[in-house]
Amino acid sequence: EHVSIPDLTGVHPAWLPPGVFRAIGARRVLVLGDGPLTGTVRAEAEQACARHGGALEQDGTGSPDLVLALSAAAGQTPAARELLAGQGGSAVGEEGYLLARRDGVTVVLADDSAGLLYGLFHVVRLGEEAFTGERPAERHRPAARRRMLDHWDNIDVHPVMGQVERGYSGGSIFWRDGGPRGDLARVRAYARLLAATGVNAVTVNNVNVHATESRLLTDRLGDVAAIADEVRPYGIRVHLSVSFASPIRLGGLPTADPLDERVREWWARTTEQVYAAIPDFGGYVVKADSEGQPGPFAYGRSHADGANTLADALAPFGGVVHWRAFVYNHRQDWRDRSTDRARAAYDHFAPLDGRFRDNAILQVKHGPMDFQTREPVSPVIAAMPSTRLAVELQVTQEYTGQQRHVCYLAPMWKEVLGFGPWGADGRTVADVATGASGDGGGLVAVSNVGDDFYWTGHPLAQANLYAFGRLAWDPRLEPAALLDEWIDLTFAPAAGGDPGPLRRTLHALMDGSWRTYERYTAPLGVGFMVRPGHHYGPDVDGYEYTPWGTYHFADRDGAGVDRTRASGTGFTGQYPRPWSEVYESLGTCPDELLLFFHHVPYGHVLRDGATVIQHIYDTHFAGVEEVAESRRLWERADPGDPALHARVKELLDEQLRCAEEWRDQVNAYFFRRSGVPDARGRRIP
Ligand code: BDP
Repeated sequence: EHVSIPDLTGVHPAWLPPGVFRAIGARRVLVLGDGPLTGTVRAEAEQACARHGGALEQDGTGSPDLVLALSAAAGQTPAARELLAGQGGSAVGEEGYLLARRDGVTVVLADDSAGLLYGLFHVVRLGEEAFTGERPAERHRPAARRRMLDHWDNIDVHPVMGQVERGYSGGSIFWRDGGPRGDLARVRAYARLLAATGVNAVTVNNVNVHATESRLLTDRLGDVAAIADEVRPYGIRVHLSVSFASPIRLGGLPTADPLDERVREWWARTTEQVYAAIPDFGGYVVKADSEGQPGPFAYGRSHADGANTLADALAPFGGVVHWRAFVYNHRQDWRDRSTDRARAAYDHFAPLDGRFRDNAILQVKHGPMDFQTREPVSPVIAAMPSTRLAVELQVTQEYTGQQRHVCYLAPMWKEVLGFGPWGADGRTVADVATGASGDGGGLVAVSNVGDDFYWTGHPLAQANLYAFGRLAWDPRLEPAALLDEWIDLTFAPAAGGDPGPLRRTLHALMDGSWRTYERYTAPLGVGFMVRPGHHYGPDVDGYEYTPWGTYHFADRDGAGVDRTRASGTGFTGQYPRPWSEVYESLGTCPDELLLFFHHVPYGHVLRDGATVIQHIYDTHFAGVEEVAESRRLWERADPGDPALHARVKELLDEQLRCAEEWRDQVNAYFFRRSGVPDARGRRIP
């Protein structure tokens, strides 16, 4: 049961600096029960005690301050026994825990050892508060069983995309120089960070599967097994992105047709070998028929046929396939105004509802396009009641400032998760993803972590990773409260308990940072306007006459994409009521999505009384001012770490430069197109 707790030097400890365990260490701790992760819980408690005083008790006969017990062992000590009895002896369920404090004893009770570990991290979040007063029994369970991060990491450094596709935090923490990194302590430390947020699965390679990476499935499986060994003590399962063409590439077959018996056998045999090496392997992730990746269309088969073949291979071992719905034609004819990329996922997948196996999860990006700063919720989420759906978010800030800009994304995700596709009173996106009993496809996000000292390049981008894990555990949590949790865990130990003024500064910088970012970039939901390829910085027409299907259609009279049924692409018809009607009508379409759904004249008046053109000017000036104010505030802040202060300051300088560039380019573009001057006479280049 010996588990080594990583103690890294030369890497920022992120939200588990040694000091956060102080409250636990100063006490007598009792850990009861057996189970795969109980050793981890014991080792964590032991290390906290070694650092901060306190001791691990050996059996239930003493008088502990903190009891962490499996229900099966609750009988061994009165505090746990009474807590269980008080709950009618009922089970907490998979990964869940009970937390209570009575008569000076804090008790965490769980049915399985994963629950015990999550309970321990809950106590860590509470700090001293976990050991004061009385605490009536609280029951905690993850809303979704599946809480996964996808790493877009390549083993080899890709000539265009680099090592981590859309990575802004240095190289991969898993791979280096064409092989595993070797420093597995960092992988262990990463697993520990993730477990503290509630994440329980990672995919260790890019969804775009290149030649070297495809071999992780076969002759390089040992590398995956080594990662699995490191993350297993923190309750995390490893998944693999695989190429649909693997039977050809790796198996030497002439076809990858999912209905060909040889292909099905190849997947079955290969998968059996995967499980022989990694018994708790999570499953496969597949990007097929998308942006050049091979897929079932080549054989005239549907995506359900493709997904089911892999699902059948995984089923005997309890594995799942995450099949991505991000399928669209990236070689469109831009002159053809009848095609609309926003429609693609629904057009491909909605007709397949009910045809996927039980262990096939359809992984749907939260918006119909591609992780823009503002998009409506994807209509696919409401269209497939008989399919297990996972909702995919992008923690890596590809389109939201690339971890050079402060952009706290939890408020965006909160809006997405709380959105009711069938109206405000109906089920939400979170309800669809979590499923009625937590058994939905769950939540998935593209990771923002690399081998950078701060893990995420921008030190404040850590909060996005933290918030994703916590929202996947409980989508009802509030972004500002999650930010407080992250601030407390990350900065309080060095500040002697209370990060005080730093907390206010961070809230001022981060709470509204997504909306600030939106203000100085593409307006009113129209999206893109980024430099092609790397997607950093403004280029209003960068994608306008390209095959990618990402247009704003701005001309001298107006801007926006007509996606109505009446006169446009008909995309609004993919939504159920009320949204099909709300988005269809100019009178009811929310302003923040106006140019996503409608092409309007520059003089169109928004609900706040401003015209579209004046709104563009006003928001772009305001957005830059907000960044300038953040920079001023940060200059006076003290995070207790000069290097961290300097890194954030340097990045805020860059954010301000870039925001000014966005402001000037967007304002100048629309001024020249429309000829309408700024009503307030500000300088437009
Ligand atoms: C886009 C990225 C691209 C990814 C793709 C995906 O630009 O690098 O491969 O998404 O999700 O946002 O597959």
